[in-house]
Amino acid sequence: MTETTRDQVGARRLLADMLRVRLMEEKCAELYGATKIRGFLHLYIGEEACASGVLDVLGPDDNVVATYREHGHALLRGIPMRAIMAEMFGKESGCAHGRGGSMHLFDVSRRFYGGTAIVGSGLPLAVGLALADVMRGREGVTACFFGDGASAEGAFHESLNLAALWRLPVLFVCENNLYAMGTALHRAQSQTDLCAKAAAYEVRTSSADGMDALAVRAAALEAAEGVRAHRAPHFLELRTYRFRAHSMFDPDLYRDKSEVEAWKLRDPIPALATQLREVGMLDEAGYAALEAAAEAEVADAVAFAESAGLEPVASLLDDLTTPVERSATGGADAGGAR
Ligand SMILES: Cc1ncc(C[n+]2csc(CCOP(=O)(O)OP(=O)(O)O)c2C)c(N)n1
Repeated sequence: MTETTRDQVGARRLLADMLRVRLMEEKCAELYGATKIRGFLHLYIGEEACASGVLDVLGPDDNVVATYREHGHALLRGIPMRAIMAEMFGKESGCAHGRGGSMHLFDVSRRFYGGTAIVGSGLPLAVGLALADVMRGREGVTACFFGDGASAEGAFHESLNLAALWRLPVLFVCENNLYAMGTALHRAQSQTDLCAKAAAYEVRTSSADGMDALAVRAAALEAAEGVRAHRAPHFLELRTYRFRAHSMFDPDLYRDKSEVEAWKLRDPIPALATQLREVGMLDEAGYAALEAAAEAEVADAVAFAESAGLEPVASLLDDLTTPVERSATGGADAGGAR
């Protein structure tokens, strides 16, 4: 296969990936309105180029940690859409057995370690996963996705410091969408150059246009190769924007409609489709086929989730506590006197 053909296949795959995420989430919004999906729901619509570009350069031995805005990351990491949709519905066949919901998609078999609701909590987890890999002599890279708001948390600073000090293979991916809920970056942080924050810990940094899947892919490839080669962390900032409100509860009153509309003109999906059309790599029929495949996958996932069962009451308390080992004398075996 020539380089050009490989590039063409890769670019079409990114487009297909973004369409799958977009259509799945548009359906989730609809199902939320119909109260089929409950609780919190944070949509990634507008930011799809970030997950598709970064996850495209990772392999099965790498680890992935994400936030509550992780539906797309989970899907592109290989969790079947059926298992994601069933999780959204709280059904037993969901990827977290219906106990996690939208914010806690999880699949150890695919090295997808969440889905975490607490801002910044994924970073120490990623550092721990990378440390475990180093201690076990494993080669993997741990990619950790988080937002600009997380960079104001203590966990961000502790994690970057330790990752640099202990030379841990973490790819920190900051999806800078300019807002943490309703708070603009410049209203909450004295240093708005997020790469400068990371560089303060002697971590290598780079930035890319998070609305351009090919640019994200190229930047992620270089960053991940650097992590593998140097066995040291890298901070990759992706400048992006969410088109929808922070969550389904957010009236979205903190930004001008004109700002949102201006960013929508840079929608990563039509942008990549146009790029591919311009070089003759995609025609109308090709685009329609990608869209139809994604629509069919979504319809199948929804039908699966609708018909799936809830966890039976009898097992509801399973896995809530760790069984206490009893010693021969009958007392809790906690390893002696304290
Ligand atoms: C420790 C903590 N503080 C506050 C919250 C409430 N909260 C949920 S999302 C969010 C904004 C985070 O913004 P950012 O990290 O930029 O990610 P984005 O939502 O933009 O993807 C906040 C403050 C939380 N979940 N955890």
